[in-house]
Amino acid sequence: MAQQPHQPDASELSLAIVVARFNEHVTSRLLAGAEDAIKRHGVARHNVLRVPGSFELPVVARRLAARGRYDAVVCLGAVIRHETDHYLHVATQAAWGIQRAALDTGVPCIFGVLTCETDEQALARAGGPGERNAGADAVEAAIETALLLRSMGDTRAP
Ligand code: INI
Repeated sequence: MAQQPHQPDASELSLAIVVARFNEHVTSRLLAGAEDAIKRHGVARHNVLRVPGSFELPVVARRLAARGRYDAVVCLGAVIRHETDHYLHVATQAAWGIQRAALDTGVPCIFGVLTCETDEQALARAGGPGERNAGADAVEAAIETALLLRSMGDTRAP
C-alpha cells in the first residue's frame, strides 16, 4: 500500500503571519498560499500583520514571538534585485534578524522571504493551489518545528 504523506496535527497551534507590503504582487500570493496551508493543516488560530518591507519583518516577528501567545511566527516577503545593491542589505538583514528573533525567544520564526533576481523567478515560487508556493512551505516548516519543540517538552516562549 502506498504510504500517505505525513499530516501533522496542527489543531492546537497558534501562528502569527507577518507579511511585507513591498512587492505586494508577490507577497499577496505568498499570503494566499500560507492561508491555504493553514486551512489544509487545520491550524487552530492565526493572525496576519503587515509591515512596509522585508527589512521590518524581524522587529515585528521578535515582538510577537516574545509575547508567548504564538507557537511560531511566519515571515513572508519578496526581495527582488533592482538597479542598486539595496536589495542585498534588505535580504541579509531580514534573514539575520528573523533567525535572531527565533534564537532570542525560543519561538520558531520562519524565513518565508523570497530572494530573487527577477519578478518571474519570484512569481514562479508564489503559485496558486497545487503549485509551488513558498508561503505554504513556510507554514509547513512552522507547524513541523512547533510540533517538534512541543514533543521536546517545551510549550511556548521561555
Ligand atoms: N523590501 C522588500 O521587501 N523587498 C525588496 O525587494 C526591497 N528592495 O529591493 O528595496 C525592499 N525594500 C524596502 C525595505 O524592506 C524597507 O521597507 C525600507 O528600506 C525601509 O526600512
